[in-house]
Amino acid sequence: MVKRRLTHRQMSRQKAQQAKRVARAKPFEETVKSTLNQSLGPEQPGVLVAHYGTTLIVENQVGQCFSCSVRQNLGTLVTGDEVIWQQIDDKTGIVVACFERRSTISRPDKRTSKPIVANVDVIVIVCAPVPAPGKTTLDRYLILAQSLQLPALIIINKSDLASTKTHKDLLEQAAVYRQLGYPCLEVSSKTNSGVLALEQALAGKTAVLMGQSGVGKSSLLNALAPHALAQTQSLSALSSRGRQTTSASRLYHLPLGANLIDSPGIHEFSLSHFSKEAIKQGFREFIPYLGHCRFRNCAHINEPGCALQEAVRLGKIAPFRLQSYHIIVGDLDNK
Ligand SMILES: Nc1nc2c(ncn2[C@@H]2O[C@H](COP(=O)(O)OP(=O)(O)O)[C@@H](O)[C@H]2O)c(=O)[nH]1
Ligand SMILES: [Mg+2]
Ligand SMILES: [Zn+2]
Repeated sequence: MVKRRLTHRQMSRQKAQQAKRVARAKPFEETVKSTLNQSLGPEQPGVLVAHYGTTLIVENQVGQCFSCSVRQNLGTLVTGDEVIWQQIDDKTGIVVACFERRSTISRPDKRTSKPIVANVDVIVIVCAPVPAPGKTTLDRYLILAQSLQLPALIIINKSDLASTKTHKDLLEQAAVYRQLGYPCLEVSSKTNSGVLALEQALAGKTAVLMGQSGVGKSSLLNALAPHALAQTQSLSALSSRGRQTTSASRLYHLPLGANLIDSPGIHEFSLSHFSKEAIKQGFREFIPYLGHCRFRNCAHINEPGCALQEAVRLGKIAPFRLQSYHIIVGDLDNK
């Protein structure tokens, strides 16, 4: 097992954030109690399943959806948030409190680091032989998952295109990723092959879909939750302004108690604000070798006594992973 590590800075930032959140939440609870409007229904738990501008869609415990506004001072609420809300009428309500998040995914881009999805347990990375992934595509998603301390599940979609060379390459890489502890599943949203296994792998979890455009994320969602589209249409009817539904993050229910979040904002992103150190941590098999090179400033290219190059020679690190690391770090240097 590879241990997950937080850098010292990440840990202190997390602590500071938590302290702020608790400080904010406490006075808020008191305000809510003292200003409780008697015309509202009782406080009840719910889940934020979509977000259209200022309108939130909250689902109650029996699957009914309400278009909700939010009490002041709650901060940004996002799809996946578990909330306390009160009903106003048969279509609307008001969110009065938000439970602490298990995880938060922000748009992984420094300038717009607003949270966009909450309470995700696993990141589902979808790739396919068509469009063929770039040399570093999968590793970039894995670096992101590692930085969020979230497990990743790799899906190789379009397995019906199994005769292609790219599909064979993907399967070879999958063998490496499996050894690294990342589960990989082959599926086809066209023939439904492997979809049941995916359903089982997600049982009871909340997952977020990630992957390049065209790999079949929407098709996969439809294979897993055939009612998803109808759900989206009924939600967009609830949203008073009739906003475009396609731009919103949505949480869909799957069989076996799983939730799947599709969030258009997070598929394509840049690692430009990541440090080299954070990127190295994202290559989990590098970790035992870090700090063991002869030169402290070793770039792991062709220096004598390089522990990473040696690990590649010994078959402990796949050559394509070290290559991928160099490409990603090279992109940083060129910024
Ligand atoms: N052959 C094949 N094509 C697929 C499969 N899944 C999706 N596609 C096709 O790939 C294209 C992109 O799919 P889409 O779900 O829109 O991808 P997204 O951009 O990731 O949401 C569409 O033309 C789909 O019909 C699959 O399993 N096999
Ligand atoms: Mg799509
Ligand atoms: Zn080295």
